[in-house]
Amino acid sequence: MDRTSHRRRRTAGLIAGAVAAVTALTAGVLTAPAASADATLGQLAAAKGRYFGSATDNPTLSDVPYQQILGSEFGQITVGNTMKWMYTEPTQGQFDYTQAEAIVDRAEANDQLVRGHTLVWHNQLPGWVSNVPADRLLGVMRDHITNEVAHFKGRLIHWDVVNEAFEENGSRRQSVFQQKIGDGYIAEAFKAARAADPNVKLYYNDYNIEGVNAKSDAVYNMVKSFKQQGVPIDGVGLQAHLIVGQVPATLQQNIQRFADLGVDVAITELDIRMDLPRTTAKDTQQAEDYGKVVRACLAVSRCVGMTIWDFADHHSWIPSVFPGQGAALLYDENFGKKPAYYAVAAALGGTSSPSPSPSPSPSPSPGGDGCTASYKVTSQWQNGFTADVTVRNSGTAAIDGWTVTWTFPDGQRISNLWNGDLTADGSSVTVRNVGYNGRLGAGASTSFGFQGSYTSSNGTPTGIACAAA
Ligand code: G2I
Repeated sequence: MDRTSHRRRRTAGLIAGAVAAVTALTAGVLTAPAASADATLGQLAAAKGRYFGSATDNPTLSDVPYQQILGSEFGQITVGNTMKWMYTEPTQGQFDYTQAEAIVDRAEANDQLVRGHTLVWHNQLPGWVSNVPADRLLGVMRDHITNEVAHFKGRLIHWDVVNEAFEENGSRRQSVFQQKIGDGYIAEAFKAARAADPNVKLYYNDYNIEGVNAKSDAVYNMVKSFKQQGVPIDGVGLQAHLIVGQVPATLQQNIQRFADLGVDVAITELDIRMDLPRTTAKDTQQAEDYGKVVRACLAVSRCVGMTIWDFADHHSWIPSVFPGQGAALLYDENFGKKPAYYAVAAALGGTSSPSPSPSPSPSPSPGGDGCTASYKVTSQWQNGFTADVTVRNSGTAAIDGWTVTWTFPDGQRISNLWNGDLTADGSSVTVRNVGYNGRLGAGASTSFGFQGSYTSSNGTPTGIACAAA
C-alpha cells in the first residue's frame, strides 16, 4: 500500500494531462541540453512538450542490451501484450496483473510514462468471454474495465479503452461486444473507465485511421457524437502501422481535425515496414517517412506523443504476420541505429546527420583480372554504415562470375549484405556473385550493397580486388 501511494504521489503531476505530463517529465528528467548531439529520442521529444516511446513485451525483460536501450532512449512505454484481457482476466473474475506489473515497475524505475493497452478488443480475448450470454456481457465488460483501471490507477497516462472497433468501410466490426451489446458498448466502456479512474486519459485506438478515409471518418463521427453527448473520451490513437513510401498525405490534416473536436491525438503503434531485404534506397525512403510522421505530430499541438511498436527489427510483429516484410523499426537486429532513427532525431530537433560524415570518394581496385570493384560508403551514422560496391567487367569478353575481396582496416563487420554471397573471416571479406548478377558483358557493371558496423573509425578497405570466373 505504501508503494502504491508513493507511486500515486510521485506520478500525480504526470497524470494531470498528457501535455502536462510531458512537461513534468521534461523538468524532472532532462539533464542534457535539448538538442545536444547525444540527446535521446525521449529527451528530444520532451523538449518539444511530447513523449517519444516504445512498446515492449515481457520476453525481453531479461535481455540486457535490449533493456539498456529501452530504459534510456525512450520517455514512454506501452505494454505490448500483457495488459490485454487474455492475460489479465484469463478466467472470469480471476485477475492477474503479474506480467503487466513487471513492465510497469521497470518503466517507473526508469521514470518513463506508461500507456495502458488495451481494455476492450476482439483479439487476445479469453474463450470464456465469447460464451457469456448476451444479457450479461455488458456487466462482464464493465467489471473487467473497472478492475483493471482501478488496479493501475495513478500509474498510467492513457488507457486504450476500446481498440479496433471499426471495419475499413466505416461500419462497426462485428465483435462479440458489438453483436451482444450493440452500438452502445463503446460509450459504456468509456464511462466505466472514467468511473474507475477520473484522471487517466481515455483513448479510442485503431489502425488505418491515419489519413482521411471512410474508417477515420467513422471514428471522427463517433468522437464528435461522444463529445456532444458528454461521453468521456480524451484522445484518439492512430496506430500508424505504415508501409515504406505510403505515409498518407492527409496525416497532419487528419490529426488536426480530431484535435479540433477537442480531443488529444497520439501516434500509438508506429512502424513502417518494407519488402525484405533492406536496401539503401528503402532505408532512405523509410527514414523520410518516419520524419514525415514525427513532423505531422509536432505540427499539431494536441498531438501529445509518439510510440513505436517495439524498437528493434527482431522484436517486431511484422515478419510473422506479413511474410517477406519487416525491417520496420528504428534499430536493426544488432541494435544498430538505422537511418530512420536519425531521421526521427532530426525531426525532433536533434542532430540531422550521423557522424562522421560518409566518405565521398570511390576507391577502384586495380584491374587485370577481367573485373574491377569500386567501394563507396553511401551513408554513415554512429557505429553503423551502408556501402555499395560496383563490379565492372574491365575486359573485352563477357565473364560468368566474379569474386570481390578486401580487408577492413578498423574491425568493421558486415551485418546484412544484398545482391551478393558473403563469406567473412574476421577482417577479410569475400563476396561472390549470386545467380542473377554473375554474367557481365564487356564493359558492363553490377553492384551489391551491405550494412555494417564499426567502432571508432570507418577507414576505406585495403586490398580491394576483383577476380573474374
Ligand atoms: O498486431 C499488431 C498490433 C495491432 N494493434 C493492436 C496491438 O495490440 C497489436 O499488437 C500485437 C502484438 O505486438 C503481438 O505480439 O498483437 C498481436 C496479437 O494480435 C501480438 O501477437 C501475439 C501472437 O499472436 C501470439 O502468438 C503470441 O503468443 O503475441 C503473443 C505474445 O508474443
